Amino acid sequence: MPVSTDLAHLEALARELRVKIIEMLVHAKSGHPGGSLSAIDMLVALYFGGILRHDPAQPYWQDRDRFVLSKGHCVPALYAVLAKAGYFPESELLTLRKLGSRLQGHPYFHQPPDAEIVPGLEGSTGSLGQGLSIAVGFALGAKLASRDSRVYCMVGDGECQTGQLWEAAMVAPKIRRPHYVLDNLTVLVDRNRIQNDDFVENTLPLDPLLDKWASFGWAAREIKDGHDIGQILEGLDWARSVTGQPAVLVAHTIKGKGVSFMENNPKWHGVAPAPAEGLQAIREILGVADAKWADYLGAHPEIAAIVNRIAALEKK
Ligand SMILES: Cc1ncc(C[n+]2csc(CCOP(=O)(O)OP(=O)(O)O)c2C)c(N)n1
Ligand SMILES: [Mg+2]
Repeated sequence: MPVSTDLAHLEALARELRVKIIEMLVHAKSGHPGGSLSAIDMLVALYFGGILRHDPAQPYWQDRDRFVLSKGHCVPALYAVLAKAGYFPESELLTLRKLGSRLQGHPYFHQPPDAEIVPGLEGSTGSLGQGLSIAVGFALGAKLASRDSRVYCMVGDGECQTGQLWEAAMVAPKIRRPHYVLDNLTVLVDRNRIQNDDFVENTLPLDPLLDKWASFGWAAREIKDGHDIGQILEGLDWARSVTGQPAVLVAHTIKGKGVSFMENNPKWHGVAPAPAEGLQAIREILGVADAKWADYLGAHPEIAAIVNRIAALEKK
């Protein structure tokens, strides 16, 4: 899929992938919608906005940039992006979390013959706090090998309560200096203010979060609206321009973004929508009024097919 800097095109792509996320979760009957929907615009900007240097035809090309989804429970968003980019067939998305599927509920990076690899995944993540350590290793590895690969890592804000994350955050700006400087590493914090069953603020407040990263030696900047793809691309451009230290972008997002009943509601951290909820979610994501839905489906056979597959589940 070619890269684009056309914001309207990227926004349409994000809507399309939000629909896929809902469809996958309804069929899987489990999974994490809230954090997948808060992350998807950043993933679209990264993979389709010309930031990440990657090639779906050569997933493990040595000079590629790497993306590590440290908040691994939100992997439906990453699977939707990888399939759209051409790493594996989109039809496979509906095998999410099914027995025997390689699309597990958290990214599972394994070499054959024990399991079939998911092209495009860079590591097994989901035990929160670990992904940044993997990313720091990749960033250092690229420097040691004199490769100009960049490494991106997305973490959750609840994840920013883990000790291992801060060990990695402490290491990245200092390790092997002055010979190697990890200015090839960018962290995206999905600051949706909700963790598993409550608001982050009620569990363990994080602020001043930006100052914490900065005090550990990171160039730190906020993205005021982490759903505005223009702002995300600007932030990522800035991160690429930083030299002498790693960069972090704290992106303010809304958990469940795009679906009224999921937005900013901790209930939707780790619960799949039932078929009827999924259908409403898809209509809302596409911004179609109830009264116009039938006409819309008549004009959009690809969405009608998704709706029919979900409606068939309802009847079961
Ligand atoms: C080490 C570890 N502890 C606990 C969990 C269980 N868990 C899964 S998701 C989650 C909350 C994550 O919140 P956040 O990082 O804010 O993710 P997001 O809001 O983006 O979904 C927790 C505690 C885990 N996966 N790993
Ligand atoms: Mg969160």
